[in-house]
Amino acid sequence: MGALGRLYAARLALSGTQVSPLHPRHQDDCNYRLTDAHGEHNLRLRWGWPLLPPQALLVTVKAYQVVTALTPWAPQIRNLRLPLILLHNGMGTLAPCQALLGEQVPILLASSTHGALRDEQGHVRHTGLGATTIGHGAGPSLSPLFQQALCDLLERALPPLFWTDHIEQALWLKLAINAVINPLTALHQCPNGALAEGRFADQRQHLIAELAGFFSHAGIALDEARLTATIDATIAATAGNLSSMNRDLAAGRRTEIDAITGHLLAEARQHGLVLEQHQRLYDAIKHAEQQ
Ligand code: KPL
Repeated sequence: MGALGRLYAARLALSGTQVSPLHPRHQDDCNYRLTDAHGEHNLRLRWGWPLLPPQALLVTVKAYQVVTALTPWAPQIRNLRLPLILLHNGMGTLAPCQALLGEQVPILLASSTHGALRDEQGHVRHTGLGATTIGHGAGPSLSPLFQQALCDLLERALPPLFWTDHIEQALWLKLAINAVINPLTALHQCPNGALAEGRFADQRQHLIAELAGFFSHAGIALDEARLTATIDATIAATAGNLSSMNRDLAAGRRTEIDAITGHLLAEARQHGLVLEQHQRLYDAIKHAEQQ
């Protein structure tokens, strides 16, 4: 489980929710050490499918791991029609999830701007206070009461949390943030805050202009001013953070470039657009992954 998944798991458990991680790599992964604004917390969670039926499944693995991670649990999820919350960088996992689980499982999509870092020992630090946005993705809608209870529980654990009826737009906004910050900080091996420096100003603005051009073509209500303000604010709020792609590349792991920039380029192509700057970053990350 990555840094953000461990942050949510620990905060949920600390706020009184029973949490059962499903994917520890080994037993030690169930020992959680979290440092956040409230101090340092040590806790141990019992892994595996819980004895009492779970109420929801928060899926925090990377986009390219979602289907593989869910496959062993697919029969239980289908039987219980267990609501899933997909929380990862990038987009494009909804259709494969529906193909695996059918149409009767409620799938929620979520996006987070929290910053979290995990060190070699599994110690997680909450490095940037952000927000979680959640909304309906596919399958049956939740009852208003259940939806409220789920949001309250998540909000209690890691505030603030916002429900939106326009989750697609929120996901595109997060994808835009990641498409600018992640490849640049990975290629330059710098913290997010370095992107505020003048040497990145032109490149940042070109990337944002291409995003705004695509959104305007695709009828997504995110203009250049809003993108610039949001991306600048994220750079400032997570200045000390090393982005997830920065860490993945440094550790020789596969990055999320396909679900982020790859998805953007594919969608733009559908509209007859070529996003040159983003294509260049995509190619550079793909090349770096092979080194
Ligand atoms: O989502 C992130 C990531 O690193 O993947 C940001 C918001 C850029 C924080 O680092």
